[in-house]
Amino acid sequence: MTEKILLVDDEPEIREILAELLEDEGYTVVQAENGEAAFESFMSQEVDLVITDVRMPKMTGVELLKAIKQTDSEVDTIILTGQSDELTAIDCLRAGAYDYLLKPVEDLDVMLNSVNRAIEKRSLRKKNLELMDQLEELAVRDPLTGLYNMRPFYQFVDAEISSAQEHSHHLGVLFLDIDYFKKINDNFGHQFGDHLLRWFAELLKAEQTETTNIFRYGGEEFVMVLPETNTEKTIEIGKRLLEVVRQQEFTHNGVSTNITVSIGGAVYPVDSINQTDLIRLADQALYKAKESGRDCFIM
Ligand code: GH3
Ligand code: MG
Ligand code: MG
Ligand code: MG
Repeated sequence: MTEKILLVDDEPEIREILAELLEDEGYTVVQAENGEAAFESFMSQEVDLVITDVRMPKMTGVELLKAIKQTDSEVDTIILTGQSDELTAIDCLRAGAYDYLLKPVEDLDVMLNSVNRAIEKRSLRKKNLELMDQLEELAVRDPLTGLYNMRPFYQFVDAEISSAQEHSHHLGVLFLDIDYFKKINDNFGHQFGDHLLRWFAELLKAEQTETTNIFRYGGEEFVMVLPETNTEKTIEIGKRLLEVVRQQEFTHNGVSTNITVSIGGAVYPVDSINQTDLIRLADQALYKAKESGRDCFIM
């Protein structure tokens, strides 16, 4: 993808000369004949740099620059200005312009240099933002199962409780813990255990609705958050999960095993209206399910 430059000048000849030069350099050029047309063009597509004349009918380059800055856009603007307008150029720099170039543009290298620097700065910034997004994503994802980890869990439940409160909805929370998972590792190896965890996560994903969110809370412990789900429905889902896990057989490298799971549940606002209590209650219910012999659901 080539970078796109929005080139704004009311004189067609100037636009033609500069556009050809920029296109030779490998850029895509979009032209506009005044600030107003340019701003419309700017808002309707992604551009990487704006090069604008100052004196134009309808909307000046300075007004265009200010309008662009008001959009919170990170796109840079280079100002083209006449010799007599150097004071305006300084104003433009104060208003956030990246650079200014004197017209007529005689030293083409100076101009291309400025353009290339601005574009480079933008692509670096884009790359950094992408990296930051990736890092954020890595921090909240469990690499083994691809599920969210426990980091975003509390924030997520908080947001869901607020939403449930606002719309007078219920919210179900299910804690699930695989039974005797340590034995699986001991009997079949840690790698087998890893594959089983992945498979288990897929089982849960297959049971989720559009609004469900699943988290890997810890080693072999998972949480399902069920928006707009009342007690009756939460019980139904919990019992169904028990059954699904019981019935499926897991096979890896020709070795098969069955597992069971223990589940504890709690529902907002029936059991608690408070995030910490709701989570504690679901966790306690899970503990009771373990004490009651496992492979069961308690709420
Ligand atoms: P219980 O029925 O009481 O839940 O017994 P359990 O054996 O499932 O529970 P326990 O907490 O005693 O053991 C959990 C085991 O899970 C211990 C740990 O080594 C294993 N484990 C935790 N994370 C992973 C993982 O990512 N991969 C594998 N293979 N094992 C893991
Ligand atoms: Mg002009
Ligand atoms: Mg366990
Ligand atoms: Mg456990």
